[in-house]
Amino acid sequence: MSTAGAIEVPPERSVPPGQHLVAEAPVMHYGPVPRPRPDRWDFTVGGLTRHGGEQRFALDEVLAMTPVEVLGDLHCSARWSTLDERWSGVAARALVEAAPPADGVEDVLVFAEYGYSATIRVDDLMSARAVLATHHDGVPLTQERGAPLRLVIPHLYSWKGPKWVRGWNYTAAPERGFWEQRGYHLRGDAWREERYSYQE
Ligand SMILES: Nc1nc2c(c(=O)[nH]1)N[C@H]1C(S)=C(S)[C@@H](COP(=O)(O)O)O[C@H]1N2
Ligand SMILES: [Mo]
Repeated sequence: MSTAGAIEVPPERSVPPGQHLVAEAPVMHYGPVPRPRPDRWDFTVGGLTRHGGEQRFALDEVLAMTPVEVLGDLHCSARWSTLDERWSGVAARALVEAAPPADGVEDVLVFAEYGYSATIRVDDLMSARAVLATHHDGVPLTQERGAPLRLVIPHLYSWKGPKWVRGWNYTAAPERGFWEQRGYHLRGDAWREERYSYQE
């Protein structure tokens, strides 16, 4: 795996501070690519839910929710960025509305296959541009890019976009996910360069 060479940023577009533009996102994740298991797949929302219990959704139930398409960047904490990737799928906000948090809950820990997780704010999930993507550039996500479902929140660093996402837990306070436990920022807004935990 290699990172494509840095290319010029078009004058009308910019990348966040400390990032450089690459032509194509390298495939990047920790650990192996999970095997597709559509029969066992579900999406679980738990923790401090408004209803007090866990809610589970089958893939077809998730896919029946509000469709969205966004042009969204990837900003890796390893400092490469890509601009205007086309993601389509379901609005993350639709899942929050289907399985809302208890009053006053502001944080979630989003989790994926093999224990990967990321700390996210409910506000960021509610963003009009937060998508649970099934497609990239009009074609179904490949397995290595996160099929069947991948979270993309373009203004956050892309470690906060779990591939193979399986659900989230609402938490009373921010709970550190995979990279947040390893020195990275709880909020992770790329445009504010919230990269490392010492900046919190
Ligand atoms: N499940 C899972 N999702 C993940 C990761 C991971 O290790 N596991 N890595 C993240 C990181 S650090 C980046 S930069 C992007 C890379 O996405 P890409 O492989 O489509 O370029 O996936 C994110 N989603
Ligand atoms: Mo990354």
